[in-house]
Amino acid sequence: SRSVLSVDTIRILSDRHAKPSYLFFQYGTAGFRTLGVVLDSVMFRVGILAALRSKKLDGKTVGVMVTASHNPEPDNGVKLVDPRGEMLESAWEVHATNVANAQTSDALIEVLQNLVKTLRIDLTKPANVIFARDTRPSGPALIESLQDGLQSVGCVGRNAGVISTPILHYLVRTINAKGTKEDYGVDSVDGYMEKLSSAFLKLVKGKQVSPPLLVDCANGVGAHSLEEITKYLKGSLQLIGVNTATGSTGVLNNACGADYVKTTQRLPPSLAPYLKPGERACSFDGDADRLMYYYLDERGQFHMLDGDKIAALVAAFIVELVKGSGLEGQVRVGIVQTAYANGASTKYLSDRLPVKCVPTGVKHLHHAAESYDIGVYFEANGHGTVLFSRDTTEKLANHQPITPAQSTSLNHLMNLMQVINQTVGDALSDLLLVEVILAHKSYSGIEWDSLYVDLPNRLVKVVVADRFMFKTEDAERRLISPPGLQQKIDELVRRYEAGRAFVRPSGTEDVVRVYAEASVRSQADGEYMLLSPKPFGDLIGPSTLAEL
Ligand code: G16
Repeated sequence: SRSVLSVDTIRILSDRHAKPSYLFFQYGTAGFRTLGVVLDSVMFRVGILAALRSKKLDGKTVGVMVTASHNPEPDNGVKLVDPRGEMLESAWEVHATNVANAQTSDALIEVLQNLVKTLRIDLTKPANVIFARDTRPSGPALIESLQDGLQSVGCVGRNAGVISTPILHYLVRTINAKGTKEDYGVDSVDGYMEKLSSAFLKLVKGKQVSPPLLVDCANGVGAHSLEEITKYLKGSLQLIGVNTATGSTGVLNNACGADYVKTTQRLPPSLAPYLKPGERACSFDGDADRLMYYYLDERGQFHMLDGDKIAALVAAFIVELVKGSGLEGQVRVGIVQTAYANGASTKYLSDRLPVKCVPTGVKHLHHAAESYDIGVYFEANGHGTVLFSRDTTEKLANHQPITPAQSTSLNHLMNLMQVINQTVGDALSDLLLVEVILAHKSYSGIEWDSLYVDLPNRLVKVVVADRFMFKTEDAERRLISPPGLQQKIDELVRRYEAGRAFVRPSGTEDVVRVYAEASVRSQADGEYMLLSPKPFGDLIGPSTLAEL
């Protein structure tokens, strides 16, 4: 009968994708993420889980993205995308972890049967899954494992090929919204390009757009997106791709890309020959869901325009348009940040708008942003977007402007909604959004940067024996474990003016991240020196842990 899992098929296929017994897999900040070579069993099982998730949701299309985004090239990963294009519902993260860690095929079947029973999954429902991958060399084999998983429960799935993470999220949303009141566009890469570019062209009509913009594609899939969009922009914005070698090995995210820029606070060396003083450029990460801008001042000094700066730019512009449309007081704009947000950005934004701080991970930011009429969320690392609530979308559509100026502002807002990929952070969509605003405000990088002055800061990774020992509270701003460590951090931070520091385990890499900021550069460096690598290593090293 179709209402029970055909365990024989699952067993036969599962035996071909055995789990390495010594490994534990955790569905973390952005799904499963580790070395590509050990992910075969995980992919197979995620295929099954995606099909079950779809059945549970009455056959709605669920997405699977195979990527390790900003991580080094040998890493890979996989995450599930829910029908509205958002991250997998958190209750299912535990199921994913359980499914991935069943030691044998029989154990797996038992976990699956339990899931079907406890979640009351109706197996007679259809399973619709769309999947894609980035350009990593380990991707093709992992896609095959995934397809075996889908096949083992009778689901064919739609292969979307090699695309950016945000395009996959867009496809999931458009497929599910098709023919409803919430139609989101055409469910193809062309549909995506067409939607973004036509809104962009309307928004910059008659405006002076930037000189050619250098775009560092991190040698990842964003290079494809960039090439595509260029055809649609009809010369209105010239984008020059750098680090577009998606066919070469060893270059992905290597000394380039958004994460390199954010963590080193430097210009990727590969851009140095092209970027002239006074000009700006930007970097995508490996799967094009993060964006970092930067510019060289007249003296050739590097200045970073990170996710916080993007949030400030975007929020100010949206507030202006809401006011301009005559909707002030009727549409509330709010911001969501994480602990990594520069203290100066939090001050600047909270003097003007409501600001919330949530734990790292797009799902947390996205969820919090949904509580505003228009929610602007950006992680400092450049991952972010803007959400317009259902009510707001309707309000904008029905609003009757009373002056031509109001009508213009309203039109701009409506077009902004089309440029923005509301499903998830999207480097390409965010790039177009930023360029629209810079063109409207006639800002160069310098004016944009001067909205507020960043507090000097450092972000470092520390390798520890067991990162799972590190537990946090208060949106990851304080440690509750290992015991006593938070007190030591407090003591250090107190010595510095406007000092702030926190420690949290990464959900995507096997490291602990340490962030510190203070009002004077030497002080932030002092903080950095104290916290890492040597003294910090000692602080959380075995001897200290034993002593605590
Ligand atoms: C992912 C998440 C982001 C998060 C980043 C780093 O980004 O989507 O929300 O900020 O990982 O997370 P962690 O500090 O826990 O390692 P990406 O671009 O790698 O998918």
